[in-house]
Amino acid sequence: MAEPFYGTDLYNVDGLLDEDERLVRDNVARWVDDRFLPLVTEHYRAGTFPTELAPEMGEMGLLGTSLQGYGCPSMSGVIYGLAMEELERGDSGLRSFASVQGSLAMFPIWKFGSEAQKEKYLPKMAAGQLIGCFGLTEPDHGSDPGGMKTRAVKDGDEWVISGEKLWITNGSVADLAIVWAKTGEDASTIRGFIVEKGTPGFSAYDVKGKFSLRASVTSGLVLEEVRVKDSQMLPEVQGLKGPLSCLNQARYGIAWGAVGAAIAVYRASLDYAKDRVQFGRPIAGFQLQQAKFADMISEIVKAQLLVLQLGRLKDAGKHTPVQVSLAKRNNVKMALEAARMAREILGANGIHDEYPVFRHMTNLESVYTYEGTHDIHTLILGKHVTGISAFV
Ligand code: TGC
Ligand code: FAD
Repeated sequence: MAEPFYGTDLYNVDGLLDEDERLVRDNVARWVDDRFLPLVTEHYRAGTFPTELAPEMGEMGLLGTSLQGYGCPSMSGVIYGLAMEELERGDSGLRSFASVQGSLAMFPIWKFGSEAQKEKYLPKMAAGQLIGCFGLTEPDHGSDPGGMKTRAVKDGDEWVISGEKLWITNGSVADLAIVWAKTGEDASTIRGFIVEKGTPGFSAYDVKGKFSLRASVTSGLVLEEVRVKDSQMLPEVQGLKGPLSCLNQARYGIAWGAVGAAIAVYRASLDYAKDRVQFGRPIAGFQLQQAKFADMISEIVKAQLLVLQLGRLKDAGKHTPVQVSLAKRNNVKMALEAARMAREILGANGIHDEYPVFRHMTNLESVYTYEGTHDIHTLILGKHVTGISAFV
């Protein structure tokens, strides 16, 4: 097994972790190396995700890591982050699977659900026996989810939901979807619904032709007059703050995960550069290549410190959505730039799946776009700094 911080912990961040944090991180690192990495190339080529690993992920506390009660792992925010970092060192699709399950499907039930919903779904979701997905984005509404067209209309003790969701991670493999829809006579508010697979009128299809996040299922959801009982509505929230609160959790995990992807490409390119001889010497000895490693390691160290402080704030109940936006924006850009540098260092081998670099690089293009694009997080920060919203 590779040491989790092998060659990348220049500032002894490891020394800032406690024993439990290191233990969980090392276990997850081992699991990724032993159980996931041997499978990833085959799944990336096929465009599939190894869903059979879900129960193992549940056993390790990787699903809903920092949620309490109802069979959830009840671990800290820092442990959740460290786990996401190790998962994304494997592949962004693996971290996506855990993010969506824990932060986007379990979290809304845990935070906004009824007691009956929590008891029915959370224990099985934490164990990886039920898979969830999160339907916010639509074909015509991505960055502006407030414009969504999906409608839920009350009919007696039922809701009738119609609309379409697109780019939904795990959509076609999920047992249940959290679907956000507009309600009210004038569609003035937004509510969340738990829609189970097999409900008449509800179907999912796979998005084909992806160059990125290939070891992750991405789907469209179709809702044609889908009837669900009132008891399937999440009772404790209405408005856009419902889905946006879930995104805070997932974006937090992505900020950590991106560090893992950067570490993976840094290590792969460093090993390569030490071995690869051109002009009679290892390319690692050339100044142009050393400059790339100096840039990569500097940014990785800064990103590690950023997320650890964010995690400490989260565990103290003091972190804010703006801090999460800053970390997601910074760390994903950092990882994407590291991946592009690493791919350059590998020359022709940089485009081949014998090495993990191109896979991470193309994955990170999705990570840069989902959970709020880089631009959207720029504008969230801009609004915070200036006090003026660029969103009209
Ligand atoms: P705005 O008027 O600013 O806010 C509407 C209401 O929401 C509240 N709010 C938040 N609440 C909690 N957390 C946050 N981060 C929040 N941001 C805003 C706000 O206080 C307000 O509440 P209230 O009570 O006053 O009504 O909303 P806006 O329409 O101007 O939009 C703001 C904007 C653009 C920042 C927001 O819409 C946004 O973040 N857009 C990006 C959309 C996005 O991130 N989509 C992600 C979809 S899921 C996904 O990508 C999963 S990938 C999964 C994987 O595989 O890992
Ligand atoms: P758009 O919103 O159309 O943006 C296009 C471009 O315009 C971007 O560069 C954007 O930054 C820019 N732009 C938009 N508005 C502004 C503005 N005001 N100012 C300046 N520039 C702007 N969604 C879910 O709900 N659930 C999921 O599980 C999920 N999983 C995903 C998995 C993958 C692999 C991908 C690629 C996406 C996933 N998404 C999911 C959707 C994702 O959240 C959206 O793609 C994202 O929010 C951006 O929306 P969009 O693609 O419609 O781009």
